[in-house]
Amino acid sequence: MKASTQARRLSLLFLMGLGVFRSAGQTPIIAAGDPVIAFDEDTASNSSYPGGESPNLAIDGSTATKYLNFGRENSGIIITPAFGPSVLRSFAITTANDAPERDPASVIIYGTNETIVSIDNSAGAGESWTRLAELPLALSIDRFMAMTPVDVTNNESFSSYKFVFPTMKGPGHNSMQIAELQAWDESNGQGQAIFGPADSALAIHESTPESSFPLAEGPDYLFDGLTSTKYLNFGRENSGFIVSPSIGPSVAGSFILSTANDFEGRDPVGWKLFGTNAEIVTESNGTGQDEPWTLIAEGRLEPPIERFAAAPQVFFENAASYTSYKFLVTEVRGSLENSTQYSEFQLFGAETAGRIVISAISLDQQGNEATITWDAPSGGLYQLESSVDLIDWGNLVATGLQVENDGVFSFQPPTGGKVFYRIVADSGN
Ligand SMILES: [Ca+2]
Ligand SMILES: [Ca+2]
Ligand SMILES: [Ca+2]
Repeated sequence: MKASTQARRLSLLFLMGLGVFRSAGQTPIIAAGDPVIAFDEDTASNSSYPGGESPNLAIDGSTATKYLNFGRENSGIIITPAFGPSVLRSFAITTANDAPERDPASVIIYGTNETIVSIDNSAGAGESWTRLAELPLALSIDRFMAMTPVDVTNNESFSSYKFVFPTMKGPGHNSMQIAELQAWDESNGQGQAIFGPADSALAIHESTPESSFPLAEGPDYLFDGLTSTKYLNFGRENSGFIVSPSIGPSVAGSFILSTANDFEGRDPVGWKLFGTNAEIVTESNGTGQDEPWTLIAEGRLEPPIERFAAAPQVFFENAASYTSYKFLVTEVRGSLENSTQYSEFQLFGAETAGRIVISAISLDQQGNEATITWDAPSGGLYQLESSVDLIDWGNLVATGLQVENDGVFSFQPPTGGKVFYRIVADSGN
């Protein structure tokens, strides 16, 4: 008796069921054109300039020389005038020789009387600074052209000034550049000129979110239905996107991500999905943390090495409704890549009615009849397939199975080794 019980348990182990999901009939949540924002949670300071384009060349009095910083947005300059403290009341910038898209489009001006301890190519945050002005700039498309001096409302004296350029004209700029920067102690470019070739000048780049994407590789390309277009973020890990589906509140239960055209090392392999019902206030290429977010699910992804291809659909448990979602890439496949990229992304509604789940497999006392119980949408037709290796599913055990609520089917199990079973929607359905 004991031996026969043992044998039955062994046979049961050989019967393994797999739940299989319908790939069709699920409701997509995201539509082309839905508002989407690129972000990266990481911040970094990335000041650097070519050897012949250093910050002192912005105050050398020559429009033929320029200061260029590859830090782009939020790059700038700290100037300590050689003659001592001054009251800055107006300033002007002269455009450099080429690439108008690199011209600053806005400026924030600060002053301090502290000794400058920030070093060259730092974040320029080693001192406490007084904010004097934040202004848009409208530099000429013409090159080597000085702008009309702009007034700054200020009556305080400072020994050093910091100019930060939050935005460039763009698009597609790889740097920020100016030929000259001058300031005066009276309004309208009058009075004593404050900056000169003998001043100390430092290149800076304020700590900025790492998020950045090429012109034609923004996050909106994830929803255009084309695997030939992609979203690429140079922020790599911890970059992602925030989407606010136009269909309104939804309950997400799965997603499909597709690989892009090249470099499988850039494929996301770790992910987190968050939801919120708050208004989205994160700016483009911000840190994506300006709203209250609830973690819905996280996990590993197995994108195919094949290009332009969909990764297996990822299902997760979620019953909560959200108006916006945040998808975060926690890990990238390769360690040497400069970015992460994917070509398409879709969220699907959590429709449990669309799932087929094997809930039980049992064997009778004699071991000659097996019974499978499964849960699936009623009214459909299903077929039972078996495989010995999980690869070849060519063996049809039964077709045309009907389900009302819980589907139950009994059959003669094969003898011998391990066999896997799965139930799929009948293709003739
Ligand atoms: Ca110059
Ligand atoms: Ca696309
Ligand atoms: Ca990052």
